[in-house]
Amino acid sequence: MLAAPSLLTEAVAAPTRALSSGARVPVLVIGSGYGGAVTALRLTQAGIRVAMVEMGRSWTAPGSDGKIFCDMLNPDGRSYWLKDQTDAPVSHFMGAPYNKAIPRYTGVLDSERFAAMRVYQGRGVGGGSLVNGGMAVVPKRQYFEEILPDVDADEMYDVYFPRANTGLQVNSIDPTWYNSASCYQYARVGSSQANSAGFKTVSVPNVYDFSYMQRELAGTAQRSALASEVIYGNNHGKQSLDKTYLAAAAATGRLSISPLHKVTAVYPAAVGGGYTVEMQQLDTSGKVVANKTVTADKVFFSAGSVGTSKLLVTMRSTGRLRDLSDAVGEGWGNNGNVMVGRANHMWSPTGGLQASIPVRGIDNWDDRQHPCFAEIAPFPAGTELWISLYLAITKNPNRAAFTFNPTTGRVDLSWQGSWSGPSITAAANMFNKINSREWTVYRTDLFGGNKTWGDDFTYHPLGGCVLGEATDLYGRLTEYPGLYVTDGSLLPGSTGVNPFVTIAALAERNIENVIGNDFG
Ligand code: FAE
Repeated sequence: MLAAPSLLTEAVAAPTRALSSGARVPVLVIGSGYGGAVTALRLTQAGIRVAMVEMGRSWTAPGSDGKIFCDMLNPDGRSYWLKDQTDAPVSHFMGAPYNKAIPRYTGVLDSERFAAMRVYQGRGVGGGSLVNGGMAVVPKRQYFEEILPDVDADEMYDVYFPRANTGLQVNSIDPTWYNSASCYQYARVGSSQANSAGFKTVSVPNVYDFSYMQRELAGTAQRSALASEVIYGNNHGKQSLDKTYLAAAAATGRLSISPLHKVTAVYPAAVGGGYTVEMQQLDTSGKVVANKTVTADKVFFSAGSVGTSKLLVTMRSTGRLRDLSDAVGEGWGNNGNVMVGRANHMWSPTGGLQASIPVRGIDNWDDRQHPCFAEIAPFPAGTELWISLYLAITKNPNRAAFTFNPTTGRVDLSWQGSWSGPSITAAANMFNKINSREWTVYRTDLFGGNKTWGDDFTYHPLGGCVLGEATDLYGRLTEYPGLYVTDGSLLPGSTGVNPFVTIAALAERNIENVIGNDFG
């Protein structure tokens, strides 16, 4: 698999195998992120043909600049999903708006807006793996047992977390190199300041190939993590799902992918059993160029917490899957996400060259009152800014629901602005102590309106179709045999760490059970 990644990536993306209207397939997977990729690999390895449908592009062809993805300093249409201007998480600098006009295009990062929450998601073959920071974190066992008490934790920690880490090609940074690499000065500064304030810090594994990054710094490989590339895609170095799980699934010869196809409806087929799946084929301006209807014996919802929840609540409310449980749409959380920046003194520079791949976390999860796991995030502006940026993950008890709005025909999310309060309290407990120890202050110029906390967006949408509540204990939508949920919507709003390893491991566990019991 590793020997010929480019060939296999091409095979993954081959649009010539897009579904035709009227086709009948044994298995249709909606979405190509973690849940979908794991499911597709294990099904194809078991000899089952899989048709995967993905609303985003296949990111294999370079643009006119010779690059597949644009970087964060020079965003163009490739950056955002159908927007006229960028919508960066750090939206301001020195108080001035930082976003800029871009051509409308089916770009790789979506910031989907609900009333009081923006949800960042990847769009394309590989889902969130195309845009995320690659941090591959196994959750604390005690917390995992708390959030999913009916899942056998022994099995998860002995079998499925290791299996997911292998499949994802997780690796760790060489500590000696980390200690001296100029591109991680920001992480060392953030780490030592946290330690001085009495907090523990940990090294965090990643799917970015650290041997590649070492060559970037040495000047022997094209820069990607060191060229401000990450949330709009990495041109090199990152082992995203199109290069791991999906490449392996494609190598079986049993996977077809239809990129730029958006599923709009799923309901029982009128004749012959199975499910009718309606979808729109899009062009890169987002225009619908074809409507297709396909029949599938089994359908796996892997469209992410938001995508899956939106589809399912719409199908229930419009009567097409009317018997779905009332729990569908419930239990959504933002993994307690809140972002914050601190201003360092001139004598604590964070480095003009910052690797865009985070490798350290401040781990205060064991604090009973204010559990917080904070990623020491890069601010890769290409120049010294003396800023320490963090994405904090906290234990926020608030949960929102997705509901279909018959007036607008859209799905609403009931999250309220004030619900981020517990996250801010937990994060402030950590960063107030660091500030008082360092005699430093928060940056209030990064999120607009003099805000200290970036609390109206999340990178970690979780829930909406919670395991054991909206589904059985393996993701089956039991009211409709042959329908399954495989993605982040199964997790009840929180994992206590960055979530993709948990999503992938749970998908490994669930698909093993489904293949053993539901096929044959
Ligand atoms: P996801 O990966 O979102 O895949 C769903 C796919 O379904 C997407 O490709 C959609 O385009 C597609 N889709 C949606 N609706 C439809 C439809 N109707 N028809 C067809 N296709 C559809 O879902 N997590 C970590 O663990 N570590 C990190 O370092 C990290 N950093 C992040 C940084 C950023 C900027 C972002 C946005 C996220 C980050 N995450 C990170 C979160 C992580 O990427 C996310 O939890 C997973 O990608 C979720 O996996 P799912 O399989 O649930």
